[in-house]
Amino acid sequence: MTEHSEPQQNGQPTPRNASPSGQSLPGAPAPEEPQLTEPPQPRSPLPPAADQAAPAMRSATGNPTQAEPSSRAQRSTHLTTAQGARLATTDHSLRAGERGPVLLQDHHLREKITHFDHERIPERVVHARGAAAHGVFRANGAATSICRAAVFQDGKETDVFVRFSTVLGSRGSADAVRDTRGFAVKFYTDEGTWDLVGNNIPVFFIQDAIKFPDIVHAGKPHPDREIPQAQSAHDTFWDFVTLHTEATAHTMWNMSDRGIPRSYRMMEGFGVHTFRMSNHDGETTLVKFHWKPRLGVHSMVWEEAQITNGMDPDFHRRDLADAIESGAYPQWDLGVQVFPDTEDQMFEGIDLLDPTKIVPEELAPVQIIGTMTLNANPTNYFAETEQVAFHPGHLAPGIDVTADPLLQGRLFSYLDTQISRLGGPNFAQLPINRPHAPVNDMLRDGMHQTAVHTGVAPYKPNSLDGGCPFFAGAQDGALIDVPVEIQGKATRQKPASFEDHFSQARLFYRSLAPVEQEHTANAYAFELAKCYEPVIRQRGVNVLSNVDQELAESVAAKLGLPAPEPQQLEPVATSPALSQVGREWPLDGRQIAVLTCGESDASAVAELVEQIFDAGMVPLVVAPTGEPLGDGDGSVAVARTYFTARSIEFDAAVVVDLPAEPEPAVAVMFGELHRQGKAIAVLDSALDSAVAVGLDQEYEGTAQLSGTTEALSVLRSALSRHRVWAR
Ligand code: HDD
Repeated sequence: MTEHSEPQQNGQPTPRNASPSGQSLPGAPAPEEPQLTEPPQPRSPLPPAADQAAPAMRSATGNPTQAEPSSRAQRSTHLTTAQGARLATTDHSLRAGERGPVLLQDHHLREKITHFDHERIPERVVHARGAAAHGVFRANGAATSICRAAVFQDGKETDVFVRFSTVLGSRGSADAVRDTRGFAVKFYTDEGTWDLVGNNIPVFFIQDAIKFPDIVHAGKPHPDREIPQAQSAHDTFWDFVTLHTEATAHTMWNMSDRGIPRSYRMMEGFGVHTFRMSNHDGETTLVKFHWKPRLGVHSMVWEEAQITNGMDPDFHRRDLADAIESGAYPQWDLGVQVFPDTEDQMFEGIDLLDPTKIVPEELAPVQIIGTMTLNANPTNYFAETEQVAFHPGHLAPGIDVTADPLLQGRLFSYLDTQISRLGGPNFAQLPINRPHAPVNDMLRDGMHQTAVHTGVAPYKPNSLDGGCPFFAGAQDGALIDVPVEIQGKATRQKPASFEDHFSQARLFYRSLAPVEQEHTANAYAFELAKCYEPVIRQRGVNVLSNVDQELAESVAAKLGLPAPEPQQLEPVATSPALSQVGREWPLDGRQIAVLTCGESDASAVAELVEQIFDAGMVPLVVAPTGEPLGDGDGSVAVARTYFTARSIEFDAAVVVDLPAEPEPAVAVMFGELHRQGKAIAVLDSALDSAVAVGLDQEYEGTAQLSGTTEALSVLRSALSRHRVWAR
């Protein structure tokens, strides 16, 4: 029994005024007749057997989550105070008469309001808006030769919790903004928690953590008006990144399609820094971590992102939760680029300690060491997604840091921030942050201490607790620093290799397909045009001449500014792996609009719906009203009406037939699908009506077809390339 369990005898509530044995106390009125039947019980938030057997937690729709049974706070089926006293009402304060003032003695009122007044905690200073999921990482054993961490042993499965986020916006901001995305993974390994706290962009704005407050102050809303929200399109951001030119490569990635991912499920992740691994023989290797999404890397187009932020600001959060809820578990392969741990820590002329640089995959291939599957949604947003605390210094034996000055500063910042965000030093005891490895840490007391420590000697050496806790052997311990030789004079200088601010921006831009380059130029023009200061706009264009003269001229022309003087630029190689165009990707989970007139042949629509499902995609039938198509058993459910649907939900469309007098939303839909490069397959029967609302048959990816099978094969081919890029 726990402190929250109901006092019962033989399964029946104990009658009031009855002693535990059922004998009446002297002087007490005679007990009422025992009640033989209980009043109907309210539904418990937990499955019926949960109080006894503590089985896996389930979400509202019945899917298991991985919340620990011991973390359950709410166990009574009845409304109670925080002290567990049952309440008969919560609708009325205690008053001196029906029309009198409220009494101070009303503990329930004061407790309820006081708790409410303190419900919010400070949001994260960056990455405030996020969405998360539980899952499992399964190693394939490939890393065991370079790393002794148990998490990488062949077949080893480790629980994970992953939080994706935007960086600049507040907790309530929109998802589809142009920004970097956080990609933070907590591995609950048997040897202690390992956090891989990365982003969806492999380079960073700054090379030294001491500049982090500067870049964040510049990117956040203006201090006077507190606008714009969740945007880099404003003066202070562009002022900083054009003066502090080591930010050029990261800014270029942000302005490319990578700044507006289609889904968290379709993003790459990067550890950014170089880490050091060591194996059982004490040999060390330098590595960069990569997450490769099994669904491929996809982005929105800018118009789509802008519409999404109005139509469905929670688009990415909903997409992740819906996919997991429906059993379409997203997966990523974890890979490493491996480099020899040389004295200079350079590889092919690239400084591995400079976080503004990548090593192209063509020079050092990404080798897959395991796969992560996200298979359960959080049970409670606040308890898990909001309270999870990551830290790049949470490392398992065999994984170590390097002297990257950005990483070194992060090692301080993350612990420090949790102390104010989560209210004290005991945040590791929150259920989501509890290691799955046993803990015996000698850390004591402090705000929100929930552990009841036993023993009298939280110090070492001790004899009073028999010397416990004991040390690990030299081979098993975490945070055993690799004995790299460190010497040098204290200096605030940076190495000469850190002075190269443009070659990697150029490498990235030159590696993009022409359509991606065009999107990037448009994004620069959009963002710089939002700056009030002409000098900042011009500086933005001038910086680009260090990257690519054509890009600089194109942005200048869009802004109506003079083109900058061409610079002498060193030639750079390209890295095809950086482009999202030109590859083929799986179709799983892509959403297909099936556009109908409401009186369409239900059996033909049903067949099409079936074929789309069979291809692993999600059909969404659209009709003028929500009434099912057809009657009886053969009827087909309508998922969206033209009034509620919008292009952003669909990756492609099949037009079965259209209403004779279509509402304006139908033409809007066609226009948007075209501009967003989405394939449209039109059955012969619907061609005239589709042309009447703006379908242009000349556009690539728009096909006129005689049957549903043909329609689907056209869509499959276009969708495997994600979009009709030529349009
Ligand atoms: Fe950071 C949060 C990723 C540099 C200071 N960071 C945070 C999160 C991610 C990253 C994904 C959200 C974690 C979550 O979901 O709770 N940060 C990065 C990457 C960086 C980086 C990939 C560079 C390669 N960060 C960085 C620097 C500093 C910080 C240089 C400070 C010196 N970051 C923080 C922070 C945050 C944070 C202020 C805010 C909330 C938190 O830590 O827990 O401490």
